[in-house]
Order: sequence, then structure tokens, then C-alpha cells
Amino acid sequence: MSVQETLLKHLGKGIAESSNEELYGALLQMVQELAVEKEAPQEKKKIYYISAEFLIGKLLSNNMINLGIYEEVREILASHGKDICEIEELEPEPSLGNGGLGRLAACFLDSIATLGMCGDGIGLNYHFGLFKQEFENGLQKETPNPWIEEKSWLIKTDVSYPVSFRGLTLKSRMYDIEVTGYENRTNKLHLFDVDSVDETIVQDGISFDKEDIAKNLTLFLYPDDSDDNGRLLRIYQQYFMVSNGAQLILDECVERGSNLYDLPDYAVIQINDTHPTMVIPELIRLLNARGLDMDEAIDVVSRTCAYTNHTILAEALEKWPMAYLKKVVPQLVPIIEILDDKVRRKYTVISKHSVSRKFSEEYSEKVNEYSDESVAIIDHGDVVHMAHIDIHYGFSVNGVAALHTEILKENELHSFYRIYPEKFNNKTNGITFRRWLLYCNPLLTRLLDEQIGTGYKKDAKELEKLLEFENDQKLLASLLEIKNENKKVLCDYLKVSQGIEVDPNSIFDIQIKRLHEYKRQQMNALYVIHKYLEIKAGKKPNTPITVIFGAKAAPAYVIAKDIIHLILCLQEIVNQDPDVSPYMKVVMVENYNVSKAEKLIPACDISEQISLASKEASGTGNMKFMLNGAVTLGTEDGANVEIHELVGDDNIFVFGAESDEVIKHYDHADYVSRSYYEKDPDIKAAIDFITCEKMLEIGQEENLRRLQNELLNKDWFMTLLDFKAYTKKKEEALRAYEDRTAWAKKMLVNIARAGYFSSDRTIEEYNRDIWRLKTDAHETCQ
Ligand code: DL6
Repeated sequence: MSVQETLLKHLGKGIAESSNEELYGALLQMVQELAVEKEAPQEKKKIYYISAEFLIGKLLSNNMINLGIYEEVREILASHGKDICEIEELEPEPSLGNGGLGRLAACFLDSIATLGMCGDGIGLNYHFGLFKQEFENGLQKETPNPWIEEKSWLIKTDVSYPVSFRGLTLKSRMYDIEVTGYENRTNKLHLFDVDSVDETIVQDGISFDKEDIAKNLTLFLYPDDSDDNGRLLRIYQQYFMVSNGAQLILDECVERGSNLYDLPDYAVIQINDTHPTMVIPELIRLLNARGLDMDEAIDVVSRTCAYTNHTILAEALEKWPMAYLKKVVPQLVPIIEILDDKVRRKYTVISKHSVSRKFSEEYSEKVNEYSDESVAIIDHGDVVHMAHIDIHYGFSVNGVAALHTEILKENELHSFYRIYPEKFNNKTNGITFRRWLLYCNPLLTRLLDEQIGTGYKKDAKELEKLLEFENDQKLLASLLEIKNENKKVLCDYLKVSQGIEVDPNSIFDIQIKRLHEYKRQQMNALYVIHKYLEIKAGKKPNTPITVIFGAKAAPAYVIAKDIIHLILCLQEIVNQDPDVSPYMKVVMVENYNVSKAEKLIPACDISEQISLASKEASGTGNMKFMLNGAVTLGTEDGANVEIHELVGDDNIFVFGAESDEVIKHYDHADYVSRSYYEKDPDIKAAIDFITCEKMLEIGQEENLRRLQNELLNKDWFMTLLDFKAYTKKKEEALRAYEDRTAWAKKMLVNIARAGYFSSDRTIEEYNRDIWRLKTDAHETCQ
């Protein structure tokens, strides 16, 4: 049956006579049907990617691209007077993630299927995704973000497991979302839920009864954990996810022929950050219940699980008080105690008894450093360090960019690295080019197809063919034209969605990411103030600049919300000042999410990647911008370092303290932000402005003073350390933009060198070094 016939079958009437809602429903059904047809036989060994977040974004167009029918459908619709973009707008975005970590998981599922690997995702079916952000009186307001409609991608299955908590057993329900690879097989994302969840208990924004677990378990992604009940709820969620995952994995492996002793031949479980860490003790518990003795179970699980670390921020490395675990999952407590005991006994042995004298002398220093405490699972305060379970009882530990992995090895996880050097490896993150080029930038895709052929869609390194055209004036002009077109589209969108008018001929400088002090949106905001003061003083830029932000702040993160308030105040002051607005505009995009990123990234000239060096594990936005021809303005942090190496000094703007210097400042506790304020008049002027009369007229004094005070007296992420270098480099970038041909060359080099950051490359590396699935000579199940 042709695509048109299939569509008509689901529609039950003519295309022209159908509403966009009807067309959306029919397309969804058609795509699901085609995806199911691409389900492939299960292989003997399978990768299970377990994650609290899968930031999948809208699926309709992405799936149609992967199924190879997007263009055809677009044309069929157009021939009946229907616009595919309007239909896409109807799809609610599943915001089942917070940021890079969740989006990475979604890109990885796409690549696993695209590379023909047998692998599924395991997560939770949150009824409300990450909150919807609204701006009210210059402040962020959070409201629920529902995404599940009658017609949805979720397929209800019969799979259900009992999950027991202390005094409560719930029966789960598994829902599946089909994950179709680009011109390849369909895998699944399994999302677990409970039928008793009740959306009506949510009141007054995003508050609800945190103790009614049967009703609230899968209501929200990352429920507020600023109180005990919120923290307990997170443990309930995590255990629910891993217990279901573990039961599913064991059942599937047995079905494929495993006798459980040989589990590592049938499954590899990639633990995405520490939220799913309890899968380790849970699998041990289940294997023990199914007849393996404790040592055998621990050995089997240790050869099946691998861990990815996504952060070095101490506060983001999860630790749960034993008392909480006892309250929620007492059945795991004895197992965690055994795991801890084994580590402690081993370390006493290694460090004090069973090593030769020579070894002990050579390592006497290290022995001290290997204090039982630093690598222990349960510390003396009776707190469980989740990452320590992963490292001791997983067979692989990876960081997500070269610099990040080095920092893990040499600093944050150094004690572990000395024990298990063979476990540590790097897997630099990647992004799926299907969504972040083919879908979001059709103009650039078409140009690439014409210029270098379509091979890059399967082998991203082929983008390098573009380098041959570095001096091709026609191509360079086309790159500029496409950027300009994309900027115009964004301008229209900003006008319609937020009523903000922006000049498409201005330089689009964009910082979109979670709001966190280490990412330093506050430094960019201080730049806006600095520039505002310069323009007021008569120093006008040749080309106007539009500074665009998009970010959500965690509801309980006070300073992050203050930074949003500062940006919103600046948006008002700058855009309404007739002396300044012709030269600079500020835009804070409301409710930044994947769909908005898809509109913003193709329109960007300067990509702001300005985290404090050593703090951003990788970043993936930096890769998306580069692929779409934006030039990075960034610190030597995360994957920026690799971008720098790939594009060379001429095609990136790098500034600021490097990670070694930053780490020294932390070690010596010698960074004093106030001294920068006192020494430098520009810094002083920018900081003082935060609470100037004009600001206090439109802003909330409490928020502005608190932020100013934080920057002056704490500034944990060293904004003022890098501020001067940042403004200087930004001016250099703005000047460089004036030479349009030279800028177009920078764009070209960035696009051409982005191939390395395809998530297909990342997944090939995971498979080569960690998962070891057979991708060509398939081994089938028994
Ligand atoms: O690895 C994906 C993504 C990285 O690109 C970001 O640099 C990193 O911040 C993020 N990590 C997290 C975990 N917690 N924190 N903070 O979201 O992972």
C-alpha cells in the first residue's frame, strides 16, 4: 500500500476535507504501524539503556524522517492545501527530561536503532514532564506540563510486575514507544507506570500530596525534593523504575535462553547517571531469589552493568541516607550492606595486609589516600554513595567528554581510578543528525545534499567533504543566505509567540540550556549590562546584536530563579530604551524546550558555551550549534575542548581560566570575587547596575539584592574571574562577524568538522569498548 493509501485508510476521508487534528491522528497511527513493521528479531545479547530521563521531544516528524517518508508526506499534504508545520505544532511535546542528560538518552536510542543494534530504553512514564515555564511579573512560574492525550505514542502493554515497598506493593503497567532508527530497525522505549496514578491530586501550580505514593508515583519528573517527603518520593520512583527494569531484563534474557549464570552474555545494562543505580542491588536480590548464591549474583551483576557519569558537581552526585532507604526499600538494605562490607574488607586487605612490603612502601602515600571512607559505599554518617556502588560493582565507568574523563580520573574519582584503571574510559557525547540537522534545518540539508551528496546522512564524517569548498564564494554566500532565512523564521516566531520584535540582520547570540550558576548565564547578563552602558555612553556597535536566552530553573533553586529575574528585567529595560534597542535587544524565550531549540539553533550566529572550566561535563548544545553553522564563544570546558581541536583557533572564540587554574582556586580556596569588583571599574559598574534605581523600579528588590550579594560575596562559579576575558572575546567575535566572507568560512569549517559529534560515532564506541553486541554477523537467540 502506498503512503497516500495508508494515510487515507487511517483518515477514513479525503485529505482536503480533514482537519489538522484528524490528519495528526491519522499520521500518528500510520507512523506507528510502519514502525511496528520494522521491529526486528531479538538478538542473543541486548543493550538496556536505563535512565530517569528520555527527553524525546516531538516524535511525528522525526519518525517520518527515519522511516524515509517525510518528504513524500509533506508533498502529499501540500498538494491538498495542508501545511505539515501546522500539523507538527499540534503534537504535545513529551518533556520527559530536564536537559542534556535526557536528550542524550533520546539521541542514543535513535542511534542504537539506526546502527541496527538490539537495544531498548527503560524509564518511567511521567504524566507531567518537566514543568511548563511561564513568566509572570518578571518571575518564573511553574505549571504542570501534561503530554499524554487520547492519541499518543504510548502503546499500552500487558506487561506488569509487582513492586514492593515497605508496607506497599504496587502492580506496574508497561507502556512502549516505538523507536525507529534511520532506515533501520525499530526498538522500544519501555516506560513503566501504575494505573492508580491520579492527576487530579495536583493543585495550585505543581504541588500535590507527596505521601500518597499510589496516586503520585509517576506524576512528575523530578518532584520537588526540598523536603523529606520529596526526597523519599524520588527513592520510590527510582526503585520502581529499576525493579521493573530488572524484572523485565531477567524475563527477557531467560526467554532468549539465559540460565542467569550467563546473564552477561545476554544483557548489558548502561546505567545513565546514578538515578538507576539501585538496579545493581535489585538485580542481585532477584538473582539470589532465583537460586544464585550471593557471591554468584554479585559477580554476574558486576559483569552486566556499566555506569556513565555525567557530572562532577558534588551536589549532583546522589547520596541517600540509609534511614531513607530503610523507610522505602528495606529489602535492599542488607544487600547494600554486603556490597559495602566487601569493599571495606577488600581495601583493608589491599592496603594493609596482603600486599608485599615493596608495594606498601611504594604506595604508602596512596594507602593513606585510599582511606576506607573515600571509596566506601556507606560512609560513617550512614549515607549511601550511589556512584560508589556503580564503580565497584559495574565493569565500566565512563565520562562524557575527554576533559571530563580526565578530571574524573585525576581528581574527582582519583581513588577509584587507582584501584580500577581498566574500568575507566571516555565516550565523548554525540547528537543525532536526523533531528538536529535533517529535521531542524532543511535548507542547510538541501544545500549539503547538492554540494557533497547524501552519504553524510549515514556516515557523518563525510561532512568533511565540505572543506574542499572553503573558498567557493557561491557556497559561502549560500551558507549566509540560509542562516539569514532561518533567522527570519525565528523572528516571525518570536513575534507571534512572545510579541518581541527582533532584527534578522542583527547578530544572533544564543545561550540556551538549563539555568545553573556553573553555566554562567549571569556572566552573559552582566555582559548585556556592560554593553547597555557602553551604548548609552555613545559607543554604538556597527551591527546590532540580539542576545537570546532560554532556560528553566529548578523550582527550588533560588539563585537560578533570581538570574531569570535579572534577565527579564534587562529584557524590559534594554528593549524599551530608544537609545539602545536599535543596537541591542534581549530575548528570554519562555518555556524553553526541545521544540524551541529546534527553532533557535539553526538561526544562531554565536553559540554561548561559557561554563566555568571543569564544570560542564560535556554539553551537547555546543555540538548542535556547530553543526548548524554557529561559531562557538566558549571556555575550555567539556566538549568545547574537542570542538576547539577540531576546528582550530581561527574558527572558535575561546577565553577564560582553564580547568587546572580553576581546580587550583578551589583547592586553595583563594578566589575572592569582591576583589575583582573592587579592582575593575567595568565589573563594578555592571554589578552596581543590578540594584540601580532603574532596575528597582521594574524588578523585585529582594531577588536583585540577593543575586548581587551572591556575586559579590560568594560567586562559587567564578563569574567575575572570567568576566573581562569574556567581554573582550565577545567583542572580538562581534567584530569578526563584520567580515562576512571570513565568517562564512568559519561557519563552513564548523559544519564540516561536526561529523565527529554524531551520536552514531558515540554509540559505535560504546559498543566497541563496553557493550560488545554483534551488529553484522548476528547471533540469534536459542
Ligand atoms: O552527558 C549529557 C549531559 C552533559 O552534556 C552535560 O554537560 C551535563 O551537565 C549533563 N549532566 C547532568 C547530570 N547532572 N548534573 N548536573 O544533567 O549531562
